[in-house]
Amino acid sequence: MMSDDRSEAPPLELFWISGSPYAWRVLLALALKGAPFVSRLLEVSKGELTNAEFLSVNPRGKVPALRDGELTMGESMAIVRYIDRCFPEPPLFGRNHVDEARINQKIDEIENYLVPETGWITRALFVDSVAGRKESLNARAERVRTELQNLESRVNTWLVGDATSAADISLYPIIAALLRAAGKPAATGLDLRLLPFAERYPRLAQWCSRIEALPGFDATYPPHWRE
Ligand SMILES: N[C@@H](CCC(=O)N[C@@H](CS)C(=O)NCC(=O)O)C(=O)O
Repeated sequence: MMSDDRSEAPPLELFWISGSPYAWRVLLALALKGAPFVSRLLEVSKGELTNAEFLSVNPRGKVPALRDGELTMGESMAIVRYIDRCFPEPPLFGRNHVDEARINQKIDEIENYLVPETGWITRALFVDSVAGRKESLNARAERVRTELQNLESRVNTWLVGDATSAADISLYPIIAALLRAAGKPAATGLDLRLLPFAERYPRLAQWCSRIEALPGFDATYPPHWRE
């Protein structure tokens, strides 16, 4: 039978790319736990997401992906849950079942209503092109603003309860990537109405500052964003 005891286990191996908001979630979870891990920073341009070794870890060819002994897995929030199980302190899913329920609901809301829209917008601005997509981008930005307003009106120190949780780390990288995309020259002709973020969403901006002040945050920051 598999045991949760990690005292004899080699460190987890995390496959990621710089700037992936989904991978950033996992880096934040590891940082908050102070968990040791082997960093496998991949480069898309070198075909490292499509080679046989990586596809054996995640057949979808997407990061983040994790290898822990015989376990290989993808999907950022599933990985965060696994890390929380391996390294219980501090808990990222609350200390009781009610907090856990609230945290899971918040994560699912972020995943189902915000991420599909932000993913589309950031992909258009970072990877594809805005050409021919202006109306769609503006419409998606409107739905993003609705979700952000919802979060703005409910956020306190943290998104749920009185401690940093998986809900916080699921949202922060999504917002960071969205704001970076919104600041790109290609976004100038769009009507995104996301910037200046601190003026439009002051409580969320303060919450972002709290995340950025967490111990270990700096080491999670996308390396190529510093260049
Ligand atoms: N739902 C996945 C999304 C992962 C994802 O889309 N990752 C992107 C990087 S931001 C990726 O690996 N893209 C490579 C590709 O699609 O070829 C998760 O939460 O982990």
